[in-house]
Amino acid sequence: MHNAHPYTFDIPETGIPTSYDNHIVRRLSAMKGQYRDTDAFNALLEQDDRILYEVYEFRRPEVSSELLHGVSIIHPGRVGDEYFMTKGHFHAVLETGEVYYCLRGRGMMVMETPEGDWSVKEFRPGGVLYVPPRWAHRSVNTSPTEDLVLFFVYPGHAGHDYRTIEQQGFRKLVVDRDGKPEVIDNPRWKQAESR
Ligand code: PAN
Ligand code: ZN
Repeated sequence: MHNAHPYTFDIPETGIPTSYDNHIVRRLSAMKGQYRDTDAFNALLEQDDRILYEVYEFRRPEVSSELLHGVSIIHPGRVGDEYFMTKGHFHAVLETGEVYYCLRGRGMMVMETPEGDWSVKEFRPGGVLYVPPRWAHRSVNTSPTEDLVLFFVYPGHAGHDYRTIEQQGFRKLVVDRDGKPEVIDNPRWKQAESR
């Protein structure tokens, strides 16, 4: 953990910051139930429990005066026609937002609110995305070959609610259609029983 002194770091081409406190690795097996093509999911898992994405974090106290920040790297690949993507979550404290800055790659952010609004925005290098309070968010890598590298910042007390998305999924999916990303309705979306 860093002390309260200012610090700097760089994010080189690889996306791996020159310093960090925590490295999280998310594999295919962590995404059970999230991809709609379960045959493709199981076939891929049988071959290899691939790393879909990694997060490099700076550990800060989880209080509202702090800004948690780090880099997520989503690797290229697909499960059936759906791209590699993050689990996605609501913040446990719903009224907290997040800023994303895309350093490298191509992708989409899939978002929705408990009230039923949804939005899908594109990531390209140099692009900034603001995720307002209340919006669940999932990053999707739509490049067939390149990592998607994202820098993020959010309030220290936000916390993560993964369960709601695990239960209901996102309203929208991003799928590959003839080499191009397309946004479609999630046929299996259903309101989670309780939030
Ligand atoms: C990001 C995400 C990161 C990984 O730091 O946590 O991109 O995605 P999942 O947490 O959905 O696995 C963030 O949104 N933090 O709040
Ligand atoms: Zn978040």
